[in-house]
Amino acid sequence: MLEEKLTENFSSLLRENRVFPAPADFAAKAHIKSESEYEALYRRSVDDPEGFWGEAASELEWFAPWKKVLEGEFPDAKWFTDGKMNLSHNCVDRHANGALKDKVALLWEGEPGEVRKITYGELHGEVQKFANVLKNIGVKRGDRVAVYMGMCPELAIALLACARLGAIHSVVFGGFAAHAISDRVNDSACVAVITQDTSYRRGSEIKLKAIVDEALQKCTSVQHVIVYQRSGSPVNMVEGRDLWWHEAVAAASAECAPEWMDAEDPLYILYTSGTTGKPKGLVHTTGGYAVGTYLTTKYVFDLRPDDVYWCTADIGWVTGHSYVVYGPLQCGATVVMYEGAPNWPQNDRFWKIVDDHQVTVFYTAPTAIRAFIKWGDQWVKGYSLASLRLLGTVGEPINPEAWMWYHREIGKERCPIVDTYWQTETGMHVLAPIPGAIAAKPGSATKPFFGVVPEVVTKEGDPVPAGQGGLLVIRKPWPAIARTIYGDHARYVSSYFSEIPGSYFTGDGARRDEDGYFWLMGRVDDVINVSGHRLGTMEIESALVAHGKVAEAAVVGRPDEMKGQAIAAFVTLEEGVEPTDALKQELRQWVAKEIGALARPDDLRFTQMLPKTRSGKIMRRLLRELATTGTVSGDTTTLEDFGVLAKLKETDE
Ligand code: 6R9
Repeated sequence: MLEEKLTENFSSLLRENRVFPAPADFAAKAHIKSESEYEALYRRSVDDPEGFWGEAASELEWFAPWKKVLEGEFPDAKWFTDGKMNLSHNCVDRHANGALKDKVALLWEGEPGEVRKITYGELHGEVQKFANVLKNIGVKRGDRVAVYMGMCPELAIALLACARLGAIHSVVFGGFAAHAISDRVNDSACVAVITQDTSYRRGSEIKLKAIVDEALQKCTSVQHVIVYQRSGSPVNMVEGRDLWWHEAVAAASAECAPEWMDAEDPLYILYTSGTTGKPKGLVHTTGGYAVGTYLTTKYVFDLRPDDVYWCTADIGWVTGHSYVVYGPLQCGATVVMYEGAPNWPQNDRFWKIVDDHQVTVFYTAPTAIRAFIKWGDQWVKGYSLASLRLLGTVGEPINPEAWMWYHREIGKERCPIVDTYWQTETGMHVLAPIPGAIAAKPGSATKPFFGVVPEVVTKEGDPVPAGQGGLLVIRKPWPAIARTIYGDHARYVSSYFSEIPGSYFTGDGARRDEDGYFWLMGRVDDVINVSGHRLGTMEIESALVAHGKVAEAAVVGRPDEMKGQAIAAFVTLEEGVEPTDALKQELRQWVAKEIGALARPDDLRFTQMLPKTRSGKIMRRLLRELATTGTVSGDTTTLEDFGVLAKLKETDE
């Protein structure tokens, strides 16, 4: 399986030779100013991880010191043991009690156009009040709280309030369907849900509260639902269970001391797709995650006190957790949040926000960049974008042409671009250029962050020579790695540490070039990446098979110019069911309803049989090839029934 995927990815490997050194004026003002400075600090971080990370941790506030910086090895490494701290204290109080009290912490723009600015001092007040609201309904340290909201300041406040109490938040992306919410709520037995009436997206309203109501019909653990009033649209409030955010906050007291959390206490759960049908609830802890997100934000975005920082990710994904909320707030940055779509009311909305708020650091995804390119340069031309000084990307490999466009049209050939490679599991950037120090190569995530020891290996775990592709592993623990999968530590160990014993296996293929730069080649497992969103093919297959008319389903990713990968589904129907176009649409819609619109298959084909090996495994390679090229060339010697292939090729779209 792994080898098969690697060979496929190889064929699309790009030969890219352009190099863009860090601009001298940028480097002169940067935290880290040269490659040799990076190299020296990197060496130190690897030779003396405890010294390196201990110093980084000392830049934050601890209620009680740690005994040991790092204890143990994969998969049970622990960081800052016995240290006590609170992340909401480090994100908010530390600044509100000091020089940044009146600095804007959150600069929010709603899709309809309203703007709210919340200073660190004000945020301090809001977080304490909302933490008291949670306390008043009985939420306590260690309880799980689900959060299903759109991008508004209250979402960040909700997270920080949970962190303040030591309650474990579990954010469910606002684009997921009711079914996805109930699965996640039940998996970790959440006691409360925080949501809002509706949120705005491309001019229409998403009825978040109504979706929560539907989801909770299948949940018994939830005692309370807190509803933030965003639009004022009518919602159904369940007596005794539901309360309004504004009413509860008005009645709450203004002071709430932060809990002293142990460094290894859980901070949050975030579900992500794996190779089986059930999403994995990755658990991030307090101290190591705090230090890792803090230091990567400081160095990779080279944050300075006067930065206006905008990461366009939704807080429903890990990028929003680490680089909208926890990283930049720990750094005391002004964080821009935007509620809606990039093309509302027009395709220039992002550039208007950059100019209006004088954004200096802009962090987005390759899929967004490809959309901007498609919409045309005219949408960018009217804007100065002169405030920008650093650009970033995340979520999937960026194709060099998209990188060049970003560099030219947005960065005006002046701003370094940081291509940051990391995962829900890693919690923080693991490969990324330090912008004042490392020359960029379009399409490469460049070099490891401090303390991260990546290697490209064969499936036996042996290093491969420079220039050759292999599996990307990380050899040594880093502080922000997720510590477990909620309720299933065995799955955590087998998913990440059994493929290459002793190392963390990323699930990605990569090659390292002669200069030590890493080039990501995509997932080597059954995870696909659609517009930067991770989806398990099994998850979509399970949803399809749950439909009464479907007998069997196989889902694969195929390359797509805009989305990176598109979803192709092959479906066999129950005896006697007619394969009609209407049914095709019904099934696509069914998946959207079961999981969320992002999982709706782009192509869906009916077939009488799926190609299987003699041992009964679906031959996904053949399906991928068929979905991509319309034909099949490779080795089919283990195929059970050659007639299946001929029939598959016959079926039209
Ligand atoms: C942060 C995030 C993780 C997967 C990862 C990889 C892909 C992310 C990338 C990248 C190439 C980059 N990925 N960043 N591939 N270059 N800069 O996206 O987390 O949603 O868990 O996805 O995304 O395949 O394994 P997550």
